[in-house]
Parts: sequence; structure tokens; C-alpha cells
Amino acid sequence: RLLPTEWNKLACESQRSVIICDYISEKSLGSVAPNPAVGCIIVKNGMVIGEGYTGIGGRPHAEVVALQNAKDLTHGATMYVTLEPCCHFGVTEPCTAEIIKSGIKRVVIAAIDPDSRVSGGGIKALKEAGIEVEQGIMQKEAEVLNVGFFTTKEFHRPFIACKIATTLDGKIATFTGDSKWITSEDTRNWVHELRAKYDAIMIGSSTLINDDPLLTCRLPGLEDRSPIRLIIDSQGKLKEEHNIAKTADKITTWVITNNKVKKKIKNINYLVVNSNNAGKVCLKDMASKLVSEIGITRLLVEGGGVLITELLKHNLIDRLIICRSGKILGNDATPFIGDLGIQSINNCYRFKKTEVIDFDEDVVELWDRLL
Ligand code: AOF
Ligand code: ZN
Repeated sequence: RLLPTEWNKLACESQRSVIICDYISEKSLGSVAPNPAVGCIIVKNGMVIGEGYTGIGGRPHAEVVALQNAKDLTHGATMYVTLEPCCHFGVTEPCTAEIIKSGIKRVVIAAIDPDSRVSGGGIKALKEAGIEVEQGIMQKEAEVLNVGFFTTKEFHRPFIACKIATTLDGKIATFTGDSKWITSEDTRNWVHELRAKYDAIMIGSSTLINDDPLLTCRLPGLEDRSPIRLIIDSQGKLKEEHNIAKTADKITTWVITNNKVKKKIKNINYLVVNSNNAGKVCLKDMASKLVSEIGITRLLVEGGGVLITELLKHNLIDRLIICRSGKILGNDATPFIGDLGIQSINNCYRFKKTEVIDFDEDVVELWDRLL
């Protein structure tokens, strides 16, 4: 991804303008689901006269915010936007209607909206109203930023990233289960920031029992950006005494189960999914229901090893976020991934390194799945 210091390398004004929109919208990642995080600027005579990004919960749309921001200066201006403006009637009028009314002369769009209610219809409506439309500029960048939204539309499941704090030798806990702490405070703070950019965080019930975590964003200024919490717990291991249950009045929390829930805990929501052949939660059905029932587009899985192994076997890991420290725990410690029964290297799962972030004591590696 291009850093702001590198924007001057971009060949044309339109590319620079669209990448600015992309950056503007990034701060709304994790707070707009099931909608995409869209960014928009309006430019007239070389000056930015309005800007906007998608609001919390997905409304208002970015274009409407930018138009309001530009007030009555919009006539003859150019709008840059990361996603095709919508043409369907939601809570309010479609963005295309607002753009047409504003007298905007030209609209530069990065990506086409894959939502079947839009999908080219927005561009058509603008063109029919006599507005000049250019599409495709910085399209890849816009699609990367909204990979969660695009994944839900194409595969009917969220984009799934697994964050793993490991030792140098790939372990996540000692043989007694101790894991506090493997990585440094700096890296753990970075993870809190990362959580804010996801719609939901998921753990399995063994992590619930071992760690009794809170799974919130605890950085100053981000306290209200804690994602929804999801716990796969088909045996009713979550109890009222757990930190998650005690804070469920403030942060939306779901238990995912394939069993009939006998005793419901106050403030906890329950998502019942199909069972697999082994009588456990069917991860494929769960992934699809996270979209259809809860509207999650970006899911961050935070352990443990059993859940991560099962997700990998089902090709349900899009990104591995490995937070690696300089500690070594040895062969008797718990590995981040369990047995996969792979005999030949040809049959391994493959990931491509997409980013490495250096911390004082640790390194964070981002690996994206190769299909
Ligand atoms: C835009 N600008 O900022 C966003 C858009 O539920 P609604 O009515 O808000 O519609 C959601 C759909 O609108 C979503 O699936 C996507 O197609 C589009 N999102 N469109 O013009 C925006 N967030
Ligand atoms: Zn819209």
C-alpha cells in the first residue's frame, strides 16, 4: 500500500485524489459493517471543497457527507470516490440522485459496487444524467481496502484474518498453558488498534477457559471501537463469571453453537449453526451465517490453535497476522497450528508475505492465502 509520502509518484491527479479517498475511508473500517468503508472528495479549481467517508453503521454514505461538506460550491466540480455511488433507495435517496442534484460535472470512481442492487447501475444513472464518468482508477487499492465487503459479496462469508502471538519457534503457550506475555506491550497495543479495524473478534472455548479474555480495544480514544465478540462454544462453557459475560451489557457478544442452548446468559446473543460430521460447529455454515445473520464483513480470529487448525483445513483463513517474539519455548509447548497430516510439500497450505512491521522486540508479519 502506498504511503502518503509516496503519493507524488502517482502519475496523475485522479490517481492521487482517489488514493486520498482510500486513506480517508480507512478510519471507518470496522465500524460500517455490513456496508463498505467508502471515501470521497470533491475538487473544484484544484481545491478540495468537500470530503466524507461512510458513517458508523454504514450510513450516511460517503458521497452525501462530502456533498454536504462542500455546501453550495458543487456546481461544475469533480467528485472522486472509492466505490460506485449507489442507485438504490435505502433509508434515504440514492447517492446518484444527490450527485445529479448537486450539479457535479464529473465523477471518478475506483471500484464497481458488487451489490446486486447497484453493480453498474450507479454509473449508468450518472451517465444518463449527462455526468462524465471515469471508472477503474486505483481500483485494486480500493478493492484491497474493502476486501471484507467484496468477500461477503463474492463468497458469502467474511474476510477472515487470524492473529497469532507466537514465539520464535512458533509456540503460543508453555506446556502448562502459560502465555502471558509472549509479545511486548508495544505489539499488544498495536493489536488493540488492529481490533478496531475489524467488525468482530472470534475465539474458541479453550481460549475462553485458558485466558478469560476481554477482547476489547483498550487504547485511549479507541475504547468505543471494540468489535463484536464471538465465542464458539457448543458445550456451554461460557459462564456468568467470565470477563466476556460480565461486560456483555456494553459490547455485543454472540455465542456460536450447534446445540440447543439450555441456559442462556443475560445479554448474550446465540447463533445456532449446523453440525459437521464430527458433531461440532460446521465452520462453513458459521461463516455464511456471520454474514447473513450478523452482517460481519471483517473477522479477526484470536485463537486458539484448535480453531485456527480447523479454519485452515476448511480454507477459511485469508490472512495470518503473526506477531513473533524472540522467545523460545521448545517442543513441549503448544504450537499455533495442530496436525495437518501433510506428507508432501506439494500438498502444503501456502501464504504470501504481504507486509512486515518491525517493533522493538517483536516483528509482525502479514501473510495472505495463496489460492
Ligand atoms: C455508497 N456510498 O458510502 C457506501 C455505499 O443499507 P444501505 O442503504 O446503506 O446500502 C448499503 C449498500 O450501499 C452497500 O451494500 C453498498 O452497495 C453501498 N455502500 N454506497 O454510495 C457509501 N457505504
Ligand atoms: Zn450511496
